[in-house]
Amino acid sequence: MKLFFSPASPYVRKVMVSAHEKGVAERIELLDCAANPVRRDKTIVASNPSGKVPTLLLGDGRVLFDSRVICAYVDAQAETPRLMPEGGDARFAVLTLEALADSILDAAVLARYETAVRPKELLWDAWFNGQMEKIDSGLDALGENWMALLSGPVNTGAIAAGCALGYLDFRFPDKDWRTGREALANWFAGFSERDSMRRTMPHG
Ligand SMILES: N[C@@H](CCC(=O)N[C@@H](CS)C(=O)NCC(=O)O)C(=O)O
Repeated sequence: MKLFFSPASPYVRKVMVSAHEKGVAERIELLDCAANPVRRDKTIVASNPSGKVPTLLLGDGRVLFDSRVICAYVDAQAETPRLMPEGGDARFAVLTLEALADSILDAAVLARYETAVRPKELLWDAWFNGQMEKIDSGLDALGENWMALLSGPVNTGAIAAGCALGYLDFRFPDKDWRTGREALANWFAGFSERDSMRRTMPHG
């Protein structure tokens, strides 16, 4: 398996945390690339029209994207631990938790592009603030409704939430998301100690 990769991408981190949890990380070769919404990396676009990372190339020529699909594929590469329940209510709970965490990530990455990529004279504060509000309502929901699933056996939803919180600390270090969300903050402190999280700390 070859993975178009960025060490700063929280979506790539979801994949690599899953791969470490499943014990298959060594089977993934990391491909350097430069995903960017403006200066698009044609090497990625040739395999994935969105030009985004993560994009996974399989040995038989198939291409998988996006992070949800790749995480599901990684989960299928080894029996245990099962990161996505096979069926029933448990499956839809984990899928929804993953979607919630991804919605926080989507807003955070868009807000990051707003300040890191968009020319200053084109900044639109109301739009940026709207993304930051999405992050806050998502974090509130995590703390209020999802602590039981986060605290249970490791699963894809919890991994996505861990990557979302890690991304906030990485790109928005001044954002105090912990105050008023102590249970979530405590959970994240413990989850961050996992070997899979330690090995995938964002940088770059
Ligand atoms: N929904 C996608 C989002 C992936 C994504 O937005 N990745 C960012 C890097 S963090 C990217 O490749 N951006 C380049 C672009 O927007 O063209 C997923 O879950 O994989």
